[in-house]
Amino acid sequence: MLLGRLSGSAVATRYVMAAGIGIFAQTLLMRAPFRHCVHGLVVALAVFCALSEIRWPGHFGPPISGDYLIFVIGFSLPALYERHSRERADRREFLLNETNRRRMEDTLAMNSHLERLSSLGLLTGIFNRRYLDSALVRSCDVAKDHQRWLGILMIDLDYFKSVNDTAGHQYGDLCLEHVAQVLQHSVRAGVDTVARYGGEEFVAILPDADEREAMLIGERIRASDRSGRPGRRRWRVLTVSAGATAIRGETGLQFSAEELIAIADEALYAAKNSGRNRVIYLQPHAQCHLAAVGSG
Ligand code: GH3
Ligand code: MG
Ligand code: MG
Repeated sequence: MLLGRLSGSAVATRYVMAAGIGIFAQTLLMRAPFRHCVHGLVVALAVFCALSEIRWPGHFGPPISGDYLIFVIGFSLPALYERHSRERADRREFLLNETNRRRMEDTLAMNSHLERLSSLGLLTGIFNRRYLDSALVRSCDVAKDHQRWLGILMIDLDYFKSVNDTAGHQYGDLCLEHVAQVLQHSVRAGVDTVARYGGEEFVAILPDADEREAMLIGERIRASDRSGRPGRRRWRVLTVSAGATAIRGETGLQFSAEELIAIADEALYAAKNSGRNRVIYLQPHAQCHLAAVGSG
């Protein structure tokens, strides 16, 4: 515009027109917010009008008629309208995406809540068999893939049938609930997983636990279980027996969750047969090796 006003060229009018196209381009082509486009247009039009009004001393530029203004506004308003519609569409799309994202987050949160609920046993409040099975497979994979230790404990309440028979099943349920909580507090918080295997049997998954560590935790469980009085009633001391095993993942070494459970179960039977209220360790692949015995 300034060039158009100062130029003495015969084509100076084109410079003035180019200024108008510049304003049009600003409103339409720049991805500026609509608000900025309106401000820019108003300022540009004001400058355009001001320059066309100024009488430069000795200027040679063409006279600016109202036609130029109509030309500029005529071009800019549709562009402004286009900018506004595009922004509205963008905003609607953003809101839609945001709503979908929130819905997705809510659904995921609800799913994980339901997943957790379906993993917990109603009676004991600890993980159930369904969760245990998948956790065992995951733990075996981690041990194999990263050559790490994995310890397993199979825990069973001693003479639990007689508790039911003498104190009733409701009291038996209270005992189970209590034992489940004791077990959970006896393992390493945030590391080990305790789940109900079925009936009055529990399994503890002990990542990175070798024979010594598995026995240590097993002993802690065996010893801690003597305290507590479910339902604030007098009750016989309820003891537990446990079978322990541990394996270290090595390249090429194959073992499955079922095999480890079977070995821990065998160790548990050995504990039962040798008097109960004890922990016995059975080594995988050398299944006759009984490494340690708890006090009874
Ligand atoms: P052992 O020392 O050989 O393990 O003897 P035990 O009596 O504990 O074992 P047995 O397998 O003979 O009996 C297990 C009992 O556990 C029988 C069953 O009534 C009881 N039981 C299993 N699940 C539940 C339960 O959810 N609630 C109650 N109250 N009792 C249960
Ligand atoms: Mg039992
Ligand atoms: Mg049993």
